[in-house]
Amino acid sequence: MTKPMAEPKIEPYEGPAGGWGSAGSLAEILTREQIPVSGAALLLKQNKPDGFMCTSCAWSKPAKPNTFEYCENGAKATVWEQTAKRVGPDFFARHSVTELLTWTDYALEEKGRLTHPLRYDPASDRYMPVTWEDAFAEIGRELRALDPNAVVYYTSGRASLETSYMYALMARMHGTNNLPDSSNMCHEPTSVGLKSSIGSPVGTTILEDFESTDLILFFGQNVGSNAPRMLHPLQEARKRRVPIITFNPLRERGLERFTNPQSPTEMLTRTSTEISTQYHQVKAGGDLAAITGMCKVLIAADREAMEVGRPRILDVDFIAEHTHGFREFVAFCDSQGWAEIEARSGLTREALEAAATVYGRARSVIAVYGMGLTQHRRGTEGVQMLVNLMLLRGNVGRPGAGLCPVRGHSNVQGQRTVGITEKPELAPLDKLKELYGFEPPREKGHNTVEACEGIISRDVKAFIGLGGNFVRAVPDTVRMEEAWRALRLSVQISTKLNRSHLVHGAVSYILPCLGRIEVDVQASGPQAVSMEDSTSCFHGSRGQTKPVSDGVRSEPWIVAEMAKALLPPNPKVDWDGWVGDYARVRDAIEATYPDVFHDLNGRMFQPGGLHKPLAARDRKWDTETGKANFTVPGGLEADPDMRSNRRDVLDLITLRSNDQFNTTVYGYDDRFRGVKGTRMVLFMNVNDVERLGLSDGETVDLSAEADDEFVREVSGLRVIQYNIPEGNVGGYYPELNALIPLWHYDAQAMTPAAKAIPVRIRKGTPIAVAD
Ligand SMILES: Nc1nc2c(c(=O)[nH]1)N[C@H]1C(S)=C(S)[C@@H](COP(=O)(O)OP(=O)(O)OC[C@H]3O[C@@H](n4cnc5c(=O)[nH]c(N)nc54)[C@H](O)[C@@H]3O)O[C@H]1N2
Ligand SMILES: Nc1nc2c(c(=O)[nH]1)N[C@H]1C(S)=C(S)[C@@H](COP(=O)(O)OP(=O)(O)OC[C@H]3O[C@@H](n4cnc5c(=O)[nH]c(N)nc54)[C@H](O)[C@@H]3O)O[C@H]1N2
Ligand SMILES: [Mo]
Repeated sequence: MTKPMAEPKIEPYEGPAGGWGSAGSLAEILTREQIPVSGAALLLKQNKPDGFMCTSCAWSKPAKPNTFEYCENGAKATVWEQTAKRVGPDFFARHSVTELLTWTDYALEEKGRLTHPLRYDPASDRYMPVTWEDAFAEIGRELRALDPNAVVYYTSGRASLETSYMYALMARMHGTNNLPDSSNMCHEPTSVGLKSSIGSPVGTTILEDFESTDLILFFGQNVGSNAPRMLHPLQEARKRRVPIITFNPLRERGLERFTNPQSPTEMLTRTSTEISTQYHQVKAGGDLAAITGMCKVLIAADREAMEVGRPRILDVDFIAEHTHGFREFVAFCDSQGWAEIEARSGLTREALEAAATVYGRARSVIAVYGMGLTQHRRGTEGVQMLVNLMLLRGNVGRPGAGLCPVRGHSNVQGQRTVGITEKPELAPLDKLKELYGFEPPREKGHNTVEACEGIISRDVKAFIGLGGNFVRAVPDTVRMEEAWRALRLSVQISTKLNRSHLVHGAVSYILPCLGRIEVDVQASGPQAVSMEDSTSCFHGSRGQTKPVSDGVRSEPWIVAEMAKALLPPNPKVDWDGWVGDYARVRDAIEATYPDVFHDLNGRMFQPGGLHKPLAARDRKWDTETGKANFTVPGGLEADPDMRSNRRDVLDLITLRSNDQFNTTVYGYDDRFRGVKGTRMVLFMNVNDVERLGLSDGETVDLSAEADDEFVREVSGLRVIQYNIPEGNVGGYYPELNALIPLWHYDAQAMTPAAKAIPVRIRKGTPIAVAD
């Protein structure tokens, strides 16, 4: 089904982020998902201490929430999950898998919530209903027949701490550390880079820091679409005249202006707050060079201050007492020329001086960053370079200052905290052995890219997905889909139908689960779950609505049943008891990590949540040197393998629209970027349009520029002349994932480099329907 959308329209958006546009967009989706207006009352329970935690982004949940502690996109996520529409057995009787493969991501998920466990039937090419008992019996049998290291246990970042703990335990009891998760595609450069630089794999900023900061830096994070509730602390900071300096190739609306849709005064008077005070349109992958330039300016200014006896610009006491590698870092900055810095960053020396000057004057600085920094071949080095800038003025480990990676999925950070990791050194293996009396596997497991490689090489034979849409989210989607079909077993635990269900293994199951917003009743009564937000706070969440169907089960129940079908009985692991009362899983989590989860059951509903201890906040550096490390990158070029002959090769940035959550497409409008009715667009600089002999509105095809034997192409994209640096083009994820070679990833974290993909453009054949 290719549902024709309204005629695509491209026109600049003049309004602020938030505001009336946001209210209108929400009303539309409430109507479309057939949610009665009274159902909107549910939104009042969103991110409240006695309510449910939003299923959208991972932004902090304040201790004193607003009456409406939700945003346009959080509300869309709630509405999308709580839709009145269902895809039950009758739907699958009507549609073959081959037919469904022609549907768009939007069309598949929009059909509603999954209601029954389903097994693929090759004879009819359909998913057929199956009982839970039969499903687990076969899945257990299939898994037991395989080498545990031939099985991948993937997690998308939404599952609760309780489910994640049980799932990781199941995988390790089976005998593998193959526990990749969505953070491998996301903030892994944070986990690797911050850990080696400051000894903490997570950010050091908490919500209160925004109240006392003097400057906020923004590198590659699109707050207006992807973490809109964060606009509230930003607006408060701006009202205190705190400057915000942004580095982003695109002029994102949420980083320019914001009207709080929940403030009647602002809505009625149509006032908005200017967000960024300086906006630097850095080239994709140019942040390393830009930050190096800023560091050069600060180092030079400090030398000058020293010479004339003025107060120093660098925090020399902090550097002497707390850091390592300062001299080498200064030598590196001295060796970098301005011509190279300007060429690589796309920014002038004056612009970088202006940013560095404000930075040099601010007492306490927060550095916010997102995928624009991490999804690069040098993503980890980019994170570490930002740390260097912060260390120069002691901006780590004091109030009002710190690093603030904005995480993606609502519990992606928490999953890592409770053992979802392919890296054995990050899991408490000895403790698990002590508690549960089994020998945990010690060898490294597959991360996301390695899982893909294993699927391509046929070494991986089974894939279990706890949420997510793996084949759509990963790079090289065409190659991956082909390889995927050779899997012996694929099992997806999901709320909604997506492409990862349709591209399936020989034996394939869809196991439908409750969403977080639904009441989850088990033996001891209604259950609560917990998660960790982007500022390392644990929160409880209680379901509020009636389950979508009697056929669905909770995630902990599904994991427990799978574990029981797969593993020999172990008297020390009471799967049934855990499912009967999730508080007992939390006890187990606390027993495994006593320092981190002290009294989780008692404190998870306290307003503001339970803070995880963060050593780097107290200037305790859990690194190899025992200090905070300055790090010298291997070079300033965005892509270490950049070939010399790059004429006509452009760097493609894959983007999220304001109408999607990852591979979940809510609709075809990207209000802030002025795109209506289509996602098949290519944002281009006017000079590139002219140089390549193209014109605005024309249809083009893209192909990846890669030194291997594979052809990677996407056709039918409409050129939009856009304010984007020359040499960069932009388009939407996941439609363009077929263009990312699997090997195009960050060297240290193996995160796919989705923000600078070398591509060539060709004139295309115009098509009738744009999507
Ligand atoms: N509504 C909504 N919310 C979401 C999501 C969603 O899809 N929809 N996804 C969730 C997830 S899983 C994640 S990880 C986060 C993602 O949230 P973000 O981290 O904001 O990720 P993106 O939207 O991919 O891109 C971020 C920004 O980086 C800029 N950028 C691209 N290349 C560069 C570069 O080289 N340098 C710099 N400085 N900037 C660059 C882009 O223009 C864009 O504005 O959001 C989470 N929240
Ligand atoms: N080119 C490019 N590729 C990217 C990115 C990019 O910026 N550019 N971003 C990357 C990033 S940051 C991420 S995080 C990944 C995202 O990768 P994933 O996390 O794998 O994908 P999602 O799209 O978030 O998964 C959506 C599906 O999750 C299921 N789901 C939703 N809610 C629940 C729930 O409560 N429980 C369960 N069990 N299932 C649920 C639904 O069936 C839905 O179809 O994609 C990555 N891929
Ligand atoms: Mo993410």
